[in-house]
Amino acid sequence: MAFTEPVLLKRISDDPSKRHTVWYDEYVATGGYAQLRRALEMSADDIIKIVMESGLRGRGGAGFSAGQKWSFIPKEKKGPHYLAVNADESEPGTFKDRYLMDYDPHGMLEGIAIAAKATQCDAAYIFIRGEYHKSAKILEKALAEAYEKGVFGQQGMFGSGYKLECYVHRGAGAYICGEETGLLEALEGKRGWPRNKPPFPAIAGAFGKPTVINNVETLQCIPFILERGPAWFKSMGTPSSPGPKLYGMSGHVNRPGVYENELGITLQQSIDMAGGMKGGKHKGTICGGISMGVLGPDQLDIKLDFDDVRFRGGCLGLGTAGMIVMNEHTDMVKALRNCVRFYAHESCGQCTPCREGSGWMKKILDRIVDGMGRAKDLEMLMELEKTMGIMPGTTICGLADGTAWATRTFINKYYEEFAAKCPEAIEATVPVKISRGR
Ligand code: L3W
Ligand code: SF4
Repeated sequence: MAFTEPVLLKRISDDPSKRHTVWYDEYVATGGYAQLRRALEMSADDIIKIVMESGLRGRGGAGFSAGQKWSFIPKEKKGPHYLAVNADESEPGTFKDRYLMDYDPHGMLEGIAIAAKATQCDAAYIFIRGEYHKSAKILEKALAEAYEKGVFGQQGMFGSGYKLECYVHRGAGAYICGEETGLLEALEGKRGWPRNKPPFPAIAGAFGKPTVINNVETLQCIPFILERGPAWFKSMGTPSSPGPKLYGMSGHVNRPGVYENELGITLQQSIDMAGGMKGGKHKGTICGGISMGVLGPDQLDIKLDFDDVRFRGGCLGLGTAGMIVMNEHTDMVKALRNCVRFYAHESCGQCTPCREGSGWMKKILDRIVDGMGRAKDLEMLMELEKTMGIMPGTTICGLADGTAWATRTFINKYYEEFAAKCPEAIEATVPVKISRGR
């Protein structure tokens, strides 16, 4: 069986005129919170086993096994455990979590309650992107309903012995707080500077205690996995990337928006799902947020799963599956300059290769875009991206890798376009053989 109908979006109408927030009563009337009631009767180990068997991989970017992550939380409690929901959706081109929170907030709340039960958490913090004012208000209202109906609070979840507090914590507009340890620092009231790992949050997370960090969409999958079972989940997608997935389609497509399908559809199928190309032929697609890099014009057959995008597509990974589609009229030098400008602005500044490298890259790309590209500029860009993206351990978090991969894939796949803007570059670079990627 392959993907037949939306699951994650089953409560959200395709028709914008009928789309509305599903509040508690409607959620329950459509089967909501039934799986939480079941989970309360189950042991923590049994819940983790089911999620592990399903093969669910994190939907926030890295694709790490959700069940495995939960299993890292110590079984013996020596103090509080926490759950942090990464709702700091800030990756350019990524807007799927906002859609879920705006229209089906209880789906995530039920996922939170089940995940927290499985990992013996005492409190859950929903860390939501600062700019998501409307979503934060919706979540606060849904959370108040859930408290009133006995999901959260000290009376015990639906009258059981398990107690969980849940809070909405609003970010202040920094991309880096979406990096899990930056998020933890910000949650603790400090500047959102990523921490070195290990220790991983599962061992020493929020306030130094074991902490599970999951993305919104990951949590939204949980009630469905409990309801329908791991075999159902694995009937969709590919063997290593099972399940349904939200695709955020934007850019030069006829019907931008959030779509659900299984993992492993091709890039072409994702574009077709969004009404096809707008304004011209396909030139490239930034895949999974700009940190992952760009898929080129001849890569429409790449499967959107956690492996093919990486191994055949030459990108860092699938990321969030936020796809920015670009047509043949797009200036790829300007597109890369936009990406690098973003990184240079969002770098937290702790690591020299990231802080200085992204700033230099931006200056070079500004110069090229302004028509003053020089022979050595492409070589310098490639040198910088190697320093930032290849040498292991030179930076604390992955932002530098993201900058490097965006730069590398854009220059590799549109080399002639870049070279044409650095007039002497073609002649000057042929003898020195610029490395086009690893
Ligand atoms: C315990 C171990 N836990 C790994 C955990 C780790 C984390 C998860 C994945 O990057 C991606 C990245 C960015 N013991 C563990 C362990 N874990 N080994 O597993 O870890 P990791 O380091 O592979 O990834 P990450 O640092 O979480 C996330 C990409 O996201 N990205 C995306 C940004 C934007 C959004 C958004 O808007 N929604 O996510 C940006 O850079 O490239 O590939 O939980 O603790 N031995
Ligand atoms: Fe900050 Fe960049 Fe270092 Fe990440 S890589 S910690 S964003 S300076």
